[in-house]
Amino acid sequence: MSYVDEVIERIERENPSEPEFHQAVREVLNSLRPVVDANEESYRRDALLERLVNPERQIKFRVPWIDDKGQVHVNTGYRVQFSSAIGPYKGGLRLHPSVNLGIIKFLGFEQIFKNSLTGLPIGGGKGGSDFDPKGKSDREVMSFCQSFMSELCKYIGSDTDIPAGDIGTGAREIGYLFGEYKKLRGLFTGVLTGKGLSFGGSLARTEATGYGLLYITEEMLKDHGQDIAGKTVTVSGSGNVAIYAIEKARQLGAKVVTCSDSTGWVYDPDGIDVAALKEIKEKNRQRLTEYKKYRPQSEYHEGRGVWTVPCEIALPCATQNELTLEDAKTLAANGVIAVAEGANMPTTAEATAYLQAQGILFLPGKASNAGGVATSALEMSQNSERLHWSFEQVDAQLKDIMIDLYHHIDDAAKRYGKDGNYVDGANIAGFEKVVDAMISQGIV
Ligand code: NDP
Ligand code: 2IT
Repeated sequence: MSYVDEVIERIERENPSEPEFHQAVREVLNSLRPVVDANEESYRRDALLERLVNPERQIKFRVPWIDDKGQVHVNTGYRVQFSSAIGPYKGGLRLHPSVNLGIIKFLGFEQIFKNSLTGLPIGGGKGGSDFDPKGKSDREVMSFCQSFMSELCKYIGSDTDIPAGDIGTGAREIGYLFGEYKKLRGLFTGVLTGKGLSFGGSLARTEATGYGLLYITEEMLKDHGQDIAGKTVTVSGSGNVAIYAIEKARQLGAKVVTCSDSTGWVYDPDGIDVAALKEIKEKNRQRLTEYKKYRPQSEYHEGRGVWTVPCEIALPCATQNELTLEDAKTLAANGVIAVAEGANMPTTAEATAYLQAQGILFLPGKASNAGGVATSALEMSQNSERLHWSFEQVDAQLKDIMIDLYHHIDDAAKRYGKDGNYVDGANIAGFEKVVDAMISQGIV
């Protein structure tokens, strides 16, 4: 059995009931086969892959909090500190009822390679809780966040581990988490990113993941002789990533005709109204059923269905495994030319393989959504030098990072004879820096 197959088999055996983690490990290690084959003896001797796929530390804790009626609830909190090979652990906190250790591990594992691809000195980590912020009052969310931080604060710090937002964790939650950290530790430091602009947040961090997704998609299309202007785009999700992906796609001259949430989806033939979406989701925290009140000509459908709408570019921006093989076949039949992941691992392994086999351009999330964490790292830089950069300065750096990232993964794919396979390109390019740091630092 090859070294890669042995490690995959062992990870699946030793970590049962973690299918998303297995999926992420399989994808990365399969891409790394040519690199591992060329170094099999030394990697095997140094258990390099075992060290890569086992988190440095996994923290699991109880989070008791009190609702508005005085009832106490108990949720589970997690922080997986996966790899500090190239910098302090960095990655978001997901608050969603589906959260479990396997999901946090898949996200933390992906984050190692994503963070490496940004070119910035950040290691990989992820955390979160099965707490559901939906339908909770601000006071209840605050109660949860304070309790969560009272434990998490023991393990994080501006030079050790710097959490940020993810599903269910936005500006409100980061504010409460920051306030509690500051109170407990007596430190006003850049321990979290995605902070409010009045207390150390970076301009353009809110927009960064969605904008970055469009910058890299534009660069890939340009490299393949295509232009984004005039294209029809479908987007799933209606949260932070989706909203700013739609905004930037419109600015670049594309027409975005869909968005969705966990209950349904919208088709707006004239193009999604971003201002309406922001008001519904960011301000009022409502369901997408409200959208029709702003745009009577639009359609609202219950359930899933975004990928049935004909488009040239598809941008999944909601959650993992939301674009299935069946969806991929429909998209291909409808003439899609590019799929770029705004979410983390939104395309199933079978769907990814199908799209690539059809010659459809495919950008994996660890490359195409890296603009969020890259801008988090720019926020850390600003916090360290106690300065504040302009929107234009941060946005220009984000754009440069995404353009460089595209060429870096394109080059890695070409070096290994995988021209145009950006999954392999991203995994190999992300790994190269991490493995170099791991070897240099010895067996730790
Ligand atoms: P938000 O919480 O702001 O939005 C998430 C969106 O996805 C909502 O519309 C939500 O609908 C929908 N959604 C979430 N879970 C499900 C589900 N199980 N089924 C159907 N729809 C679902 O999160 P973000 O926009 O920040 O994150 C979206 C994706 O992007 C995630 O995969 C995240 O890991 C990834 N990402 C985020 C970054 C960031 O900077 N925020 C950076 C890089 C990646 P509803 O409101 O109904 O739940
Ligand atoms: O998945 C991700 O890259 C994020 N949720 C952002 C992490 C960060 O530290 O900004």
